[in-house]
Amino acid sequence: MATTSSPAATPARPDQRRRRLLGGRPSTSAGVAALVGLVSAGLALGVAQLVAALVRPQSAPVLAIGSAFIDRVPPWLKDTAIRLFGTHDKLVLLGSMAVVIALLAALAGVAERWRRGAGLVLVVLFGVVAVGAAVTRAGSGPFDAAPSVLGFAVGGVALRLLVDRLVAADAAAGARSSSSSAAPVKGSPTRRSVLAATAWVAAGAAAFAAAGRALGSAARDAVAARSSLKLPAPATPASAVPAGVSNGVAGTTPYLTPNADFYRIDTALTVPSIDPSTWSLRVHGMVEEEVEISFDQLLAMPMTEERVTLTCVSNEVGGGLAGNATWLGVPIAGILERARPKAGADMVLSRSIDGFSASTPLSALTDTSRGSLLAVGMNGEPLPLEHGFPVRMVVPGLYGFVSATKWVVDLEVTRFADATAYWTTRGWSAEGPIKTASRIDVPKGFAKVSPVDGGTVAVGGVAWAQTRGISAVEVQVDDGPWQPATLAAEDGLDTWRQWSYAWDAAAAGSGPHTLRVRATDGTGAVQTGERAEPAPDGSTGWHSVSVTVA
Ligand SMILES: Nc1nc2c(c(=O)[nH]1)N[C@H]1C(S)=C(S)[C@@H](COP(=O)(O)O)O[C@H]1N2
Ligand SMILES: [Mo]
Repeated sequence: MATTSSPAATPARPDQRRRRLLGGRPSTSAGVAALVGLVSAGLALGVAQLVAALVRPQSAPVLAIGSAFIDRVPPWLKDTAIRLFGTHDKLVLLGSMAVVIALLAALAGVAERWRRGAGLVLVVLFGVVAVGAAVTRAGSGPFDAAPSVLGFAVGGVALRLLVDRLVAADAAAGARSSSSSAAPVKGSPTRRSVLAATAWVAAGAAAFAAAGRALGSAARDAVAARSSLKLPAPATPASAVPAGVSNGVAGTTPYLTPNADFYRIDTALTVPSIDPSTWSLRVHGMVEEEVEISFDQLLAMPMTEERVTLTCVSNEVGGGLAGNATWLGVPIAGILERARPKAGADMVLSRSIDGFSASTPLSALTDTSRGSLLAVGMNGEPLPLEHGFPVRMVVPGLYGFVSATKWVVDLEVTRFADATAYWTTRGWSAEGPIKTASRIDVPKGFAKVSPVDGGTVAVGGVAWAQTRGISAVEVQVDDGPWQPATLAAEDGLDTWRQWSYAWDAAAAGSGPHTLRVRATDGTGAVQTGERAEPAPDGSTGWHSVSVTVA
């Protein structure tokens, strides 16, 4: 439209001029404003990252908001996220946050161009949310507000200066196109100069972010300390893994889960980085004597090695949130013995450095036959950072959310009546003994199977009932009778057990069939077929897969 008016046209009336300013080159000017918003947000986050590296890494705005969100997420949403995204849930959260932040930032740019101050309102609102999130996190103080306050202040100033120049450039361009002279008004900005300034701000944002990253040395210290750590030999080694713990069915989950494949579930958006030289464990509360243990002191204590299968309460029937490892650590019973719990205490509230907590029955930790550990080693290596370096708890028979505290720094001896753990305040139960479970790993659901010589198809999987052991596994085909499966060798009561079943698929006939599994624990109790959701204390029901015989 604007191009139809010749330079020689009469000067535009004010209403036409207005149309040119707002409507003349609407998309590009709004586009530049959106870009200015994005770049200003980048500068805000870059500055905040640098300040956070100096104050506390967890206080960076995006991490603080994400962590606060995780803390406030209702159990059903946590469940759904795990069901949909598995252990990629944090990546999905960060990705979604990036999209939302980018949209808000672009909106702030466009809003500021539309009306001076409108974009700044958005910046201030977002800054307030970030500050609120940062100062309400566990273990945070007033200084945690600094990254967001400084970051958003600098970002807001950049937004205002750049948008002011953009508006001036548009006004100058409008004046030019309505006057007979096409020469730029001297000294007034052009869109090109605004874009150049924006590019400089973007470079500054990147530089701040990079400096923040370089300064964030805690992570590097932890990584370096871990790689130079030499684990002591166990005073009480684990027995050798018995021959025959594998069921021989290709595709079954390996008996020992490699660290890299071990499921990871926690509320930590960034993995806590603990330099072990700064780590200590405090044992306090209802005890005769408070105990404080440094990492070197812990390493000097006699170590026990044992194999334990960890399981997450959020595991769905047939799900993969379970893993089996060899753990090396100090028995918790001995440490509690030094502190001497007082009569009446029935719970230990363990806390991690990032505020997570778990309520474990005191008896599960003092019972020397249970074998609860303050673990430092996992499958022959120091704990991986994401699995709790330098020290975590491992308690056979209890779901992770009530026992397996990673990055543990504090044990408070207390009573279930007096204290509540992280997930219990969010609707999950206070205690969490692991329920008997069994899973079909092979064949996969919806697989096409072809009977081989003899007409059979190999079916295989795992079953677990930590502390009770597995005494039988049975398989049901369609609505037929339950048939005994063959159990692989038993390692211990605290580890899962593999099983196999040679299914006469040829006799079953070609077409669709359903395979179902159930286990019997060491007490003789048969796994219940009644369906229960993971919340509040663990799923139940029989796992089944549908397959088609070719
Ligand atoms: N610090 C901390 N420890 C934690 C959690 C957590 O969120 N934070 N989650 C618990 C839960 S729910 C489980 S199932 C186990 C999982 O341990 P893993 O990630 O090593 O498999 O860790 C437990 N320990
Ligand atoms: Mo869990």
